[in-house]
Amino acid sequence: MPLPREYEGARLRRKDSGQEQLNLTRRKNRPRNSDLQTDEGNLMPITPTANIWMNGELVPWEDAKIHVLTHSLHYGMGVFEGIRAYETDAGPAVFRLTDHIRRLQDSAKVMLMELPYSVEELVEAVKVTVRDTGLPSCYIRPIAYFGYGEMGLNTIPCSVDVAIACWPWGAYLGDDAVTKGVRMKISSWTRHDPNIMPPTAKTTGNYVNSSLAKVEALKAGYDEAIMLNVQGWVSECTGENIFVGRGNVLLTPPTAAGALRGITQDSVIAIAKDFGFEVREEFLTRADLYTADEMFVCGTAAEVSAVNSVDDRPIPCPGPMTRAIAEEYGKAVRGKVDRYKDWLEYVNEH
Ligand code: PPE
Repeated sequence: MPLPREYEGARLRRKDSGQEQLNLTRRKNRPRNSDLQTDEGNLMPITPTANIWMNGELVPWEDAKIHVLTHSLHYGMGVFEGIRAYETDAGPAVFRLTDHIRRLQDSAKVMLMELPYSVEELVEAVKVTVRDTGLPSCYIRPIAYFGYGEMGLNTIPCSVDVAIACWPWGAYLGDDAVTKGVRMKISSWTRHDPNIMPPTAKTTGNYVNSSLAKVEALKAGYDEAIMLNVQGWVSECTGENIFVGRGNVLLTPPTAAGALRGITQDSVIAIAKDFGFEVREEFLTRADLYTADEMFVCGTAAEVSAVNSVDDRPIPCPGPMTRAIAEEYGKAVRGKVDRYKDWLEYVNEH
């Protein structure tokens, strides 16, 4: 198709100006977003594994690429999961794999995204990918996204692509998060309202909000941010759910406060109840956090991490319930507690 007249000049200019004239040389060493100060957070580099599962096949790690015009890269409409496989006596076991894949399916449903694979197929695909790495334990990142081929905000004609990557990943909030605890800051950023960006769907776009809060907290010298919702109630952290201990009662904000339905949160509630602690889902104010007897946050990546202060108000750390739950959770995910063995989905026959 001929170019409209006004573009003719642009084409000529591009032809004779070229890269040299604009000094657009290819950058060999990609610069960082900014120079990190040593206190600006934990570095969480990716260690490559052999292959990544993409649309039904394992492709070499370095070939697992997408086009720069991939729809979800532009509009944030991807859905994903964060899962961990732990080393057990019977080989790697994925913690609550089916529950994670069901949540992925639910996130996709909210986004009107039709996943081209069933829950059972994706569960199997995760096992295949973990097995392929040969690792005893790893972090697992399934992602479904609108692929290359369409642009514009209408997602209806878009293709849906699915990938699953695994890599070894350490403690998300630092190695001493359970013992020393983490320093928290209430964010100046507000958590999404369910009618703006549904926080119960784990979409890539939701994490714009999380990243703004995380970087703000790190730059201010804290480890992690806590977000309040539009009404001012405590919702969650950038990548973890929150628990507050008052006496021997544990309180956690409900989904209605704008939190993701955490699978670790659900596991912690079960463990806490089995210990005989009372657990209540309750709306919390920031002052409820300041005056907590103990506090912890939890998520797949962060596991159970104690909190030692919120906005510089010290909180006893680690509290007795935090310590007991963190220890039991650590055993449960490694298949060392019979009562919770149904939470493990082994990648090898055993
Ligand atoms: N809230 C948010 C916003 C969140 O991202 C997570 C997980 C949770 C709560 C806890 O959910 P669960 O993992 O089901 O217990 N965050 C994942 C992504 C972290 C990341 O940095 O990426 C995770 O922990 O894997």
